[in-house]
Amino acid sequence: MKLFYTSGACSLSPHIVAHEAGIELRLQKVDLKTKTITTEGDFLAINPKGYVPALQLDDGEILTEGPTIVQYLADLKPEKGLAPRAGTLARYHLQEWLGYINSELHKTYSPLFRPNTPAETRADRLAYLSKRYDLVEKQLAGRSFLLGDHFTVADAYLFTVTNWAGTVKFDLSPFPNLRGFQERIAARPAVKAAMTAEAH
Ligand SMILES: N[C@@H](CCC(=O)N[C@@H](CS)C(=O)NCC(=O)O)C(=O)O
Repeated sequence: MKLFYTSGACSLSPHIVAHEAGIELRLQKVDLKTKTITTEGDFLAINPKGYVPALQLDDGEILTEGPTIVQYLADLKPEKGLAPRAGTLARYHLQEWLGYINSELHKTYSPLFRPNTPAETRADRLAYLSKRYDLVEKQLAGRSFLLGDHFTVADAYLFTVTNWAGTVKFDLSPFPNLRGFQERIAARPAVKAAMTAEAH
């Protein structure tokens, strides 16, 4: 399988999950400005949506959308416990978190990366993030991971987006549980391996 990624982007989440699951992926780096694959090729021919992550399966089929890709990878190795079994209530709670991270956190960060975003919009988005992280902070009280004492794909995603806080100047100091979470996740061998691979 091939993972189309950009260093440090949301594609880090499925990359981490693959390492956690022990799934070997071939990495294909994407230049998001030109929509090209850095080795060679038109990324839009792979994913017409023009964004990472995209996963190409061994039969050539393409899967997009981070929350979907991480569940697909987790389900390839159910014994790793990266996602509760499909159809269980716990799985729906996992999807609840993936949806929250996707629409409430990830997509709130997005305009903060654009240089032409007006200052007023930036301030609004930073305040919105703060409000949305309040819930995450409460959820992490007395828990090592979002869903309890097991690492799941939701943790890989939360870690990935929260890692952008410094770049967009979002202050994490009011969120001690979240800061502890970031440190714990960053120390995981699979996370270090994925981040090291993306640094090259
Ligand atoms: N809905 C997609 C959004 C993915 C996304 O926002 N990817 C960003 C990087 S974090 C990207 O590739 N942006 C480039 C663009 O939209 O042109 C998902 O959840 O996977």
